Amino acid sequence: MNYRFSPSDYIIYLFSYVFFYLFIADTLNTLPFTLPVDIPSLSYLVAAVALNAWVIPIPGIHPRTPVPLEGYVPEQIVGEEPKEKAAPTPVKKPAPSAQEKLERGLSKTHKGFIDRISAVFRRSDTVDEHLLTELEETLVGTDIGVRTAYAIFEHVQKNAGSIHDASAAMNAIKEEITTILQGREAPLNLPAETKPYVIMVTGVNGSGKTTTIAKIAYRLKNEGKSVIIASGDTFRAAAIEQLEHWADKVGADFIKSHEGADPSSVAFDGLQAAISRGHDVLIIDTAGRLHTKENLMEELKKTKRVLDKKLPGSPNEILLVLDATIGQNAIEQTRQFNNALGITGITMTKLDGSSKGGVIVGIANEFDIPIRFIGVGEDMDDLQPFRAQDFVQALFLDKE
Ligand SMILES: Nc1nc2c(ncn2[C@@H]2O[C@H](COP(=O)(O)OP(=O)(O)OP(=O)(O)O)[C@@H](O)[C@H]2O)c(=O)[nH]1
Ligand SMILES: [Mg+2]
Repeated sequence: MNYRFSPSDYIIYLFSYVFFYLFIADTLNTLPFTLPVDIPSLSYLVAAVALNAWVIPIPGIHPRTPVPLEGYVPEQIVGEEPKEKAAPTPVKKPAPSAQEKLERGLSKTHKGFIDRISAVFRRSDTVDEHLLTELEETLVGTDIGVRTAYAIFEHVQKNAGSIHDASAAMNAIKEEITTILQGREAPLNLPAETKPYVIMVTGVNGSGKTTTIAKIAYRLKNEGKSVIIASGDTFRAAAIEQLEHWADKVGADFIKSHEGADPSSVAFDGLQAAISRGHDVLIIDTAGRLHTKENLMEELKKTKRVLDKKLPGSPNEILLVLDATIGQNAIEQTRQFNNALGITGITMTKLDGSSKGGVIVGIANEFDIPIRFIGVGEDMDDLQPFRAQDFVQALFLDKE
């Protein structure tokens, strides 16, 4: 165990050696001075030992504060009888900020998207025909989709006259991506006069609908809103239980259904309960899988109709949840759901687990639909409102 000595300890320590020297000198009759009284030589030794002992940590006699080990807070002072062997308390690291989580979440997409473009510029620093061709091919090969790849490429080509080196070209790409994404930045705002605000959550199975509902409910509860969730995914009993668990966890009211129940009647019951119980927000889960895609879309359309009939104007938000790990398929999914339902907002989940998150740029470019949230992890606060600037900054951040 290491101990921390104070400056006075060092002085006392020094004195102990002075007395030790006096003891030796007195024993050998070589004292450099003569004292008016005769002090026994042994007194010098006693003083030397006493002073030395004072500095040495001895449990019960002279307790000392141990130097804290790195990463641990000292729980106990040497010399005190331990009540029980308590494990040292780990020092809590500050929780990562939202931007740090975003940066971490987008690191794989940075590698799968931005690094591939940077590699083109690493091979040559002169922006010539050859480099532009290589850039065009690389952009088309990323997850943003061909149409968006050409939109970005054309922006670079158009400005080629003023782009003289790699970093200027990279900046032009960043600029264009920022412009595309900024156009889709529109956070989900709940107007006070719309009560209950109805959010219908859609998306294919496994895209993250149920957990996104929990995260949104958690957010809204933290903002002081009262939330009710309806389990409109009646396709599996487990889906209902999973949602009930989340509602319970985040403190939201819950409208339960049973397996095989008509989803539109669950949504209707949810809306009725939201109105009669005075909730601010109703969030409706929906199934992601049915025997055929046609069936799924027809069922969702029916739910939408039933809600609108009960409370004209609702659902206020039809949120499409997309899984970033599926890459370009997300573009096609957006098209299908949008054609059937008229999507009003997008949430892209699992960006933290995907290198294909660049697809969000493609979706932003091809559809005039706001991107509301992005998912960068499984914790409740890992669903972040989409902010284009923060997103681009994290996306282009080279951590190596
Ligand atoms: N890493 C990570 N995992 C996520 C994120 N969002 C959702 N998930 C996980 O994705 C899995 C599927 O999520 P669900 O919410 O059950 O998906 P769903 O769309 O409701 O699925 P079905 O009910 O089967 O249609 C779960 O294990 C979630 O924890 C995210 O942003 N990051
Ligand atoms: Mg689900």
